[in-house]
Amino acid sequence: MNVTHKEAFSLLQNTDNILILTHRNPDGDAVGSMFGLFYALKEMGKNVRCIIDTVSDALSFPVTEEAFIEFEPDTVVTVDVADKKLLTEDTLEKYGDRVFLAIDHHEANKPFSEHLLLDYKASAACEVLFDMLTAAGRDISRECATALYLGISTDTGCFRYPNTSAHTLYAASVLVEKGVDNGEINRIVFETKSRAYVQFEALAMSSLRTYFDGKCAVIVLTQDMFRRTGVSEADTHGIAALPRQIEGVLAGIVVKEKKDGTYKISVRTNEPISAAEICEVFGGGGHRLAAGCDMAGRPQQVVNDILKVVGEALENI
Ligand SMILES: [Mn+2]
Repeated sequence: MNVTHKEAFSLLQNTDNILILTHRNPDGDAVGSMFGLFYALKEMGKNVRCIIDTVSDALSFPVTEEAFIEFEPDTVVTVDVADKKLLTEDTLEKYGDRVFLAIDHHEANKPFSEHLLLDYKASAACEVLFDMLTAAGRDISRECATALYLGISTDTGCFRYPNTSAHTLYAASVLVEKGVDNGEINRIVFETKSRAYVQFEALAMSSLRTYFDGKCAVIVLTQDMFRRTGVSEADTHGIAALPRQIEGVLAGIVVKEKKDGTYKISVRTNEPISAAEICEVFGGGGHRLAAGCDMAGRPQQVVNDILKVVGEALENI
């Protein structure tokens, strides 16, 4: 059942022993919304724990060890999870059917919880949390604000994407007022690359091919590229943005070979192409301009299959 920001807050207020989960391959919004909520609940005197996958160095958020001590929760909450299939394998198995409250901002959200706080106009799950805490009249601490800022900043590409609304900027402004070191966060997240990463990026760019008169660009990442550079997969979220940066590209695709030999596809589009619609064909989903799906098969077949759908989308504009 859908709940308002205020209702979601009182649901949390009336529970304890809360476990927070987020999606696998955590991005900045997953990390930020998890720890933003962690701090907010802790400050309310709640017993709170988190379970999260490996996080890339740039997004590693200083949080007390206590957050990860195992316990038997009474209440399970998810943040930034559009579909329970996106939980990690372990948490899906253990908690997938007993999520009390899901807090999300994905238009393609597939409800799976008892209660759902969904605001797909929000740029980030962190913006939804900001609104929830504000609606409840809670003061936001510096720790909580820093986590929420991280999520908003990353999901808006540092306030550059069209999902950055006036309200997003207002939320960021309030968070900065609470003491967030925004310059430092953005320097680490957006302006810093390891040397290994730069090598990886060069390999990625050398795989780039364009199709449909340059309207579609595809990068293929192989396990070999990870091995050769020593870059971890968690550190390569940024690659997804590269193909769409080329002038004239309406659909930028990154095909990443996973360890098990299947592929994770990231699609970034410009209007009027919908990334979510392309990914839905393959059982995935996401936002209008940024979405993903999983595929299996031989690499060239995977690329051809996705190109066919992109081609149809381009023909319809
Ligand atoms: Mn998000």
